[in-house]
Amino acid sequence: MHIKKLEASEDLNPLETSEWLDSLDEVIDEGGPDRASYLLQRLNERAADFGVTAPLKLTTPYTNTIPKDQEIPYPGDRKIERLIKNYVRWNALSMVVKANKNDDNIGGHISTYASLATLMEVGQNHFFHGSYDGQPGDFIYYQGHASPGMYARAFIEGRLTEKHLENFRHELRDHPGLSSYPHPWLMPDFWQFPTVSMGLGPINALYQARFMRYLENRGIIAKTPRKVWAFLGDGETDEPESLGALTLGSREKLDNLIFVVNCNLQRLDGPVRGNGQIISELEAAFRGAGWNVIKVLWGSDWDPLFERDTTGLLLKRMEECVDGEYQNFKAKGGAYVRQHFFGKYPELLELVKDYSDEQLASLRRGGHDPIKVFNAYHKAVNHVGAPTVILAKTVKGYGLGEGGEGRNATHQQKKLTEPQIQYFSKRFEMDFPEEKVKKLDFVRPEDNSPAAEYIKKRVEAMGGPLPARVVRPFEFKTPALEVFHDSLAGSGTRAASTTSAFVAVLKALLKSEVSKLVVPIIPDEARTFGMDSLFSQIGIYASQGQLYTPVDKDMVMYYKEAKDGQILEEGITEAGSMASLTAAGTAYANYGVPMIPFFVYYSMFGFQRIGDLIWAFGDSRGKGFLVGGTAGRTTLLGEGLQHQDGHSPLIASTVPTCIHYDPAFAYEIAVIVHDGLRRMYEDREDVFYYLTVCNENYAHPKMPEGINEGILKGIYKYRPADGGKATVQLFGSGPIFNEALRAQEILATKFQIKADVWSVTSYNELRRDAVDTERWNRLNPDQPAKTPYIVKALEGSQGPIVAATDYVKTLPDQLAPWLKDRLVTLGTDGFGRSDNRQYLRRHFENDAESIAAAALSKLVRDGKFDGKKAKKGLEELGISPEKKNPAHA
Ligand SMILES: Cc1ncc(C[n+]2csc(CCOP(=O)(O)OP(=O)(O)O)c2C)c(N)n1
Ligand SMILES: [Mg+2]
Repeated sequence: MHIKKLEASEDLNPLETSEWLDSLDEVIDEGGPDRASYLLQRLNERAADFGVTAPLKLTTPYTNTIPKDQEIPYPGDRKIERLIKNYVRWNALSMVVKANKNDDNIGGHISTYASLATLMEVGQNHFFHGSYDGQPGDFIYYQGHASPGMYARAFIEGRLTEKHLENFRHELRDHPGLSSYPHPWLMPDFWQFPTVSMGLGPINALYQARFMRYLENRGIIAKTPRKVWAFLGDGETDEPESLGALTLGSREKLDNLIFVVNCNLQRLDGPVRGNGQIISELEAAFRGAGWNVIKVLWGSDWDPLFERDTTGLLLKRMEECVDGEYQNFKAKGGAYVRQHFFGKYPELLELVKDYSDEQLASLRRGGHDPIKVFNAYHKAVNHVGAPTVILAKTVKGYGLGEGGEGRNATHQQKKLTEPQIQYFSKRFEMDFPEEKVKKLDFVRPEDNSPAAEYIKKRVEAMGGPLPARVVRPFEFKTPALEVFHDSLAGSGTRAASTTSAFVAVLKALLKSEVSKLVVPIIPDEARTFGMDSLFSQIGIYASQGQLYTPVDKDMVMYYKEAKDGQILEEGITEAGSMASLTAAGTAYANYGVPMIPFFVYYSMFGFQRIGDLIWAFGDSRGKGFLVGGTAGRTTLLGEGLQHQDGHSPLIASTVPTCIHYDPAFAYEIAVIVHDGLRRMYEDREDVFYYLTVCNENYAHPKMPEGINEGILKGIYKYRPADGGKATVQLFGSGPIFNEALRAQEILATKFQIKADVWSVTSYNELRRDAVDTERWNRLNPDQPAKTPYIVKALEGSQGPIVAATDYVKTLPDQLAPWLKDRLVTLGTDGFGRSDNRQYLRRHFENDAESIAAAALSKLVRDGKFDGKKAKKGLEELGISPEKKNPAHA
């Protein structure tokens, strides 16, 4: 069937045009579409030889990509599938309405799943594999706020009970219910991927598909036909994460990836592109990015109209309507469609003169037609060489009738009136008594009924149900701590940074028995962190291998790309790198291989820039290491305000499964990484690590005896006061630890004050321990109180505590409740500056002199030192009371 297009008014020679078009028709008829495509390409080249530029057009006519005559028949039992789908629709709706009856404003969404049901059901019945021959199956990123539909389907499959559905959004009752949205953290046997923060599903799906290839190309998993499907809303595509990484898909030829955009033309507030066409906009974006685009716009009942339209007017009318109008056509009924859509041209009115208003109203959009959807999916899974996007035109609030369908407020509709419920139940042919409808009873096919048997068979044929999160068994043995012997032995007099100390730990791991599992991920910053030697050692992953001789081939550390390369060099994308980390850090569950990702990046561009992806990683039960390189607001010199990170540990503290350490020495890093591997992979704790490492060079001592526990808990005494009991305690971390050591000397030599120096490796962990202990004490008033680790560690220590950090003061201040008025914090509140470390630390008041001065002042306030002497001391140390507060500077 040829879609007719009208002659353009600017056509100077319509006869000639029609001859050319006829020739093309002939070529297609005789040689097929591929031959036609080849000829068009040759014509383009020939035109270019003569300086003729063919206009670049990234959109195709506003109609289905797959013509009717290329469709294959639907393989399922349409009638039974419709029945099942209607039941799912009903349960999804009643779940939300009921929840809001019981709990006013508990929330939930009806209209999104209403638009998605066919797209989901065709997938569940025919495309989404729970497994392939015992191997993990397809990965589906479900549209987050359509979750009631997924729950309703699982109920029909017998995987969830009525009680679960009743407890939608009731997670904390006697019988736990269902989480609002997909959260592996909350429903670890059900949801695989958190998707409801718009944009994160698509970018995570993209990198998941690439990571799948990575694992295959490295020979870590077997190749299977499995696909990654991402379902997203058309409004969701406004998020930069949704479309920002599309070219990765085509560059990497990810034909294992399918996006399905549920184009119901609406978002939360109103139309996505009222004045335009979101589908055409997306078509151009995806096509421009090299994707295979399949538009599913019109249902089968439009096909006869297209066939009978001899003028091309129907397509013209479709192309000229903007989405705001399309919304009206669904919201306002058949008479409106006749008048405002067909009525624009008398020929079109004529075309539908035998159609009733009801028939016009029910002309379906492609995304609601199983045949069209099936064909699109079928074509997508068989497409080779590029990812596919399916742009499915749907109706938001489909079936909700007047007041729901296509209305602007439909997104948030969660309470329905009785007539609305009645309408819905009739619309979807619910075959149960009115009483049940009134009570919003959940329904499923009777046991052993044809529908029940059908579902069973389909699920079986698909290798099991989805969504489902199955943590496959894996083996893991933590390498011995000895693997890191160089780090434990110290650097002697050689100066090194904690960044390079971390790289040494990573290299040691790459020589250990778990070497193959390590996945270094770097967003174009390897040289900054001294990791470039890894390029030639383990290779950079490149799906096509290395097609050129690298410019530095004659050097030892050359830029080696390889098909089985181990490093993921992501280019300048922290979001993409985080998505890779997410794929790698959940591979233990998704693929049954305990990959150990290390994502090393500029710490400033981590938690604050991609914090939501990190949050979702926690939700995903992700494991692995985030390594914030060149951290510390005064340690990273020269770079200034946008680069100097003084707060990422604080943000890290807000992620429940994130364990942060701020190590000062190489041996601390070794102990922390070693313990992290044990906890995450051997003991199966669903946590991940964040290390801040810095670029200041200094000597790293040999690991002292007996501090292992302290390093991991968060604090240990490193250098007690020389001879006699200390009257001041100094806390330091990271490179600022050296300032604390220097302050210890200043206090001793200039003021004869003895101080102990402690390395605080993690304020966050110390606080968590203290808060946990305190809670236990609160809940067990009849038991002897337990003591937080920080209090135990400091037992017997005396005097003020000066805690100096390269991060904001709030970080150490977290411990104040347990330190009884002893704590003075020196941190780096305020915007950074570009200068050297000496000036930066003086500016932010966390250098040795400021630490010593703070100790003197606090001793005065405690009545242990003379005020005048202290004032003179401050002067000697070069500390002026007139100095501007860096927090506001
Ligand atoms: C990052 C983010 N911002 C805002 C929201 C709130 N929100 C939830 S759904 C929604 C509208 C979604 O529209 P669309 O993607 O078109 O999905 P539809 O419901 O129309 O299928 C919004 C704004 C969110 N979940 N995540
Ligand atoms: Mg939408």
